Amino acid sequence: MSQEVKIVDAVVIGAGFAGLYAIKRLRDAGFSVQAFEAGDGIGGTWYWNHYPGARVDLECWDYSYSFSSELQDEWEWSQRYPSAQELMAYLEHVADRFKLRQQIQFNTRVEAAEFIEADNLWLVRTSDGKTRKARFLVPATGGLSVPKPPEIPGIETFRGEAYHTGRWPRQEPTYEGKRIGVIGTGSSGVQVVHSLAGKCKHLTVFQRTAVFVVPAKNHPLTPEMRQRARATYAERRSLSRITRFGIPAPMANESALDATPEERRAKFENAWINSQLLGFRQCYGDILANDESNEMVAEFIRSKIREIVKDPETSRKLLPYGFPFGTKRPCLSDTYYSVFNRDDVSLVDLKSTPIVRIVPKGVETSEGLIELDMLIYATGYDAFTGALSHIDVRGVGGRKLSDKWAAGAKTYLGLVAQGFPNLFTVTGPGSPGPLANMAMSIEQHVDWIADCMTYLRANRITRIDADKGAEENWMQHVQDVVSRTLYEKANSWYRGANVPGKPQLFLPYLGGHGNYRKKCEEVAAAGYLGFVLTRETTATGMADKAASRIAAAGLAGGAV
Ligand code: N01
Repeated sequence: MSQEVKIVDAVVIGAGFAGLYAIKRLRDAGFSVQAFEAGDGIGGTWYWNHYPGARVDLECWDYSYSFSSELQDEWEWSQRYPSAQELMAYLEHVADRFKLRQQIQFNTRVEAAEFIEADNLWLVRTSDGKTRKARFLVPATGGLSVPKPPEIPGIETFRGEAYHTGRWPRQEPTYEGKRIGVIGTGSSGVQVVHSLAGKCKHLTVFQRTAVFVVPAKNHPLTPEMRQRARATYAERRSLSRITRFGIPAPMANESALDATPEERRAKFENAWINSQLLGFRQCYGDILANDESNEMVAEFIRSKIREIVKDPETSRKLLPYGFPFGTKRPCLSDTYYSVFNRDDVSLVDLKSTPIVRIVPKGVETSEGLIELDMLIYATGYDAFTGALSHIDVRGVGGRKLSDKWAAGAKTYLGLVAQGFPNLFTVTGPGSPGPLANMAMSIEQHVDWIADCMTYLRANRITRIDADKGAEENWMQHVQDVVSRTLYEKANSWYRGANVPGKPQLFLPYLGGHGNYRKKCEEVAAAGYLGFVLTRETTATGMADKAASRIAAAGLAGGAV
């Protein structure tokens, strides 16, 4: 006899920043929630990225939940930029404080999800062999959760220890006395390099593209600093909700070209000294839009690299060229460049000395074998679409989501992919996501989703899908906005350029967090404009449904 499958209102996938808040917010709105997490603990990104030096690059006051002033007041951040370990402790505290663990089944991966059109339900299959039904599917799987392999021949032959930064082992490896190689110099690689330099016998950094690294100016927080931050939290959060990057720092309007060389130098020096991730981008309004203005920042940072790195050859190799500053995420580190002055750190520039293959004893380059005891792959992620493409998601007519996205991901507002009703992508492709403060992006999306589900329930609407025209217009708008910037000049993960064979389409929305939030609010206030809502009319209790096109086809995303 077949077992009755329990129906929940929402299945949430993931127990990181997004998953935890989704559980809380949906439960508070009266929905039943079942969450699944592949790991054996809370934390998402911070659970998997436990590598040496893993640390957020936004200040703790911004990269944290804003939904509870009690939580804000009681949590004692220890550093300006918290480590992965501290962020894990914070998220565990959140899970306990708001009693979220009871909704989460750990060590369970969602393997497949199929939309049952007749019932407007998702049938969700998990790695424990079970199946659940859900009215809504809320993947909170993160934009950077599927590690990208390095695509280098011979990886499997290496006899030493090998780790990807995005899947760091729970049991911390030992580093003392070891010859360690790091492949990749993005945010993860830079943090590993500055953390392991001096802690191992020798560190070899394999660099394919030199990056812009600006000082972090990380420091411990005193009780007075925490007190000051708490006193201004409300103001800080309100301002963040309307700014471009979701942090309390509005963009400048003036052009770098209108300033004198002395004025520019003073501004850039100030950004270098009082740095934070967005410091340079905020100096002038056209840093990310005008080649000449951008090059002024780029050259300033190159001048700092020349000053810091003593060996001229190493210094030259570390100078970033070939893409505008800011169009690949700049990295934060107080010591990255100076570690190359150490005798026990060496740099291999893969442009002039490519890797031929990985061999049992280490890495064979065009100039010979580098023997290693440990290899660390800091080679990034299959961003935005990787996590959902790894789940067999099938929507209307059995269509696979990975097929719909085969030529580039499409959604309406980064929230719903047409043909996949009742599935909300938290910070999905087409939303600002990582181009704004992720914590704020997540809260904004989850609040919108919970309000939407509440509206649907109140109006007996059983299905929400994106209108095809609205989706197309929105994705066109995403492309139009990026075309007015310099971002497309970089081979970045923002446009899938880091994954061989992936369609290249710029996926995050660059219109700014504040504008985007306003747009989402307007869409909701207008009765979910650009969405197709279907109301159930089951007077007889039979499958008697009438499609009520509350939002007509063709209603576009429109420019913001
Ligand atoms: O990944 P990346 P990441 N051979 O894709 C190189 C967030 N994050 O994990 O540039 C040799 O940026 C690749 O070279 P190239 C943050 O948003 C935040 O570092 O493609 N090299 C590049 O150098 C960030 O942007 C924090 O030529 C290969 C590197 O590997 C995002 O996550 C910390 C290679 C990958 O850099 C991703 O950062 C960590 C190959 N076959 C991450 N394949 C903070 O908050 C790739 N590379 C501080």
